Amino acid sequence: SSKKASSALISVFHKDGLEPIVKKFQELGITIYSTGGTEKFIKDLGIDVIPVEDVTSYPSILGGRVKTLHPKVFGGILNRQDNESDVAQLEEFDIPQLDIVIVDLYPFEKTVASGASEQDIIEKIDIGGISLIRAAAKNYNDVMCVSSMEDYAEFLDIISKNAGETTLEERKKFAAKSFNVSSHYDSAIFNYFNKNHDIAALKVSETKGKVLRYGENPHQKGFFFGDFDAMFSQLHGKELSYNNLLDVDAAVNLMLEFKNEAPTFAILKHNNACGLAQRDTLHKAYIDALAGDPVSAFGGVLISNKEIDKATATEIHELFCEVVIAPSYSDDALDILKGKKNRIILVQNDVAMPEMQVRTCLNGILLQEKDYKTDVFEDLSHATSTKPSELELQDLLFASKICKHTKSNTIVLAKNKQLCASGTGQTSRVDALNQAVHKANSFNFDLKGAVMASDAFFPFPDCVEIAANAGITSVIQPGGSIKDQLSIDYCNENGISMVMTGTRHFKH
Ligand code: 93A
Repeated sequence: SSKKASSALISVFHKDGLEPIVKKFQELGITIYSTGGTEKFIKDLGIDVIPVEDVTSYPSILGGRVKTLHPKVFGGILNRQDNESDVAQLEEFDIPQLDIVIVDLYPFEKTVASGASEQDIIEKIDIGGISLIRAAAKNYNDVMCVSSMEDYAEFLDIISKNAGETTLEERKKFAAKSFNVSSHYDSAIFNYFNKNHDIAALKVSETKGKVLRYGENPHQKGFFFGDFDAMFSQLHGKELSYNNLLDVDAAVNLMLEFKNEAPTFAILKHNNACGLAQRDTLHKAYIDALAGDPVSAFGGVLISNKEIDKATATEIHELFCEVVIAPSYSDDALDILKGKKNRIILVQNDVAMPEMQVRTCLNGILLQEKDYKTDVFEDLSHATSTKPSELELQDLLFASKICKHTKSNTIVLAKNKQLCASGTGQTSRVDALNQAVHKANSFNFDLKGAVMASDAFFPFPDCVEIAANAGITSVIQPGGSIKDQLSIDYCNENGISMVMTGTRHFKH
């Protein structure tokens, strides 16, 4: 039913747009109650206003945190005018009837967006205002609630057209708007808290999550979720860092490719192999892995597919390295490796790696099957009239395994089961190849007779041309470019062999 308003409580953060409303109230003889800043604004307009403190007999306390939160205010809003006992209680406790409530909440979202401090943001969580809105909207049967500046014009029209009267439909409509405002407001607060307490941080205590010293950099928090102890036994050294774990992961996945093969040793830096060799003894494999890039090896992660013996350990001990991983260690080898306090020594247990791979993407996650496809002899098709020699074939498959575990775009150069050099994570394949050639040359590799592996097809014949000039004699690549034939033609004209795998191995 229609109700004529005779009182209003106004508490607004932004005072804009309020003037015509309070002027209308004055004209209609509506009594105005108001909070500190709003009261001052209204008074300055020359309009009568009663401070809410006069109703509550309390000042605004706790720096404004409690100003309207009082039974006299909420009693004035929540009472049912058709309920005798409610009406009697208003009388008994001297509570003024409030017919209209106008609130503009503390600007929580704007404060968050402005990059304000946590303390400032928390102060902008409106408690009294949101309660006024919810109370007035709940009691739409008797009370008109205006909860947003956007609704001022419509509200003004309503009270103007019938001398301060509002209909039940109008009040209910404004109640719905009000709960939209209040639910949106609380969602914004939830989103803020949810963002600040990362999912990992919230779950860390409930799961086997391990708190790391920090994330990728010291200012980032870091956690590891997984059963590290199932995969490794740590025999020595400091606690693994976030970056150590990533390198260990890269190392383990790479060495999986050579698991049941001849002694193989790899040295990784920033998740990429900077040295890798396969030899008849592990000692030789280590020496030749190190020769791949002795500069990068400094501070690297080392991994072997065989037990580390004394001779190998003696060589490793000369190098500053972060982590050593092997299936086992001879006792004397272990004694030597333990000679450096911080050096992390891990025994890798034979545990299956996960099938799927997860990473965050935008506001969600990406999930994919891991790339467990290893290129084997049967996958290869010969693209050129020149065929690779038996030795080259072995090097091609060897290089393609390393390639698969190196950041795209990548080119891997190898010779006699030794990584000569790679180009890693480049924005073009030509850059990756040039980087690899330059690196190999700087470490005095003779690339004559070396092979080249590419993680994806060659879009142009420029790569095979650069490779040929560097001395490369055989190439392995997935194939599939519309310009494949140009690369093939160049190889045929220059006596280079090329095999296609049909499988791309991007690693981003
Ligand atoms: O800090 S509060 O949550 N405590 C209260 O009791 C309270 N009552 C109204 N904030 C409260 N308000 C808010 O104050 C209103 O939502 C409005 O945003 C603001 C108006 O304050 P003033 O009239 O002093 O400028």
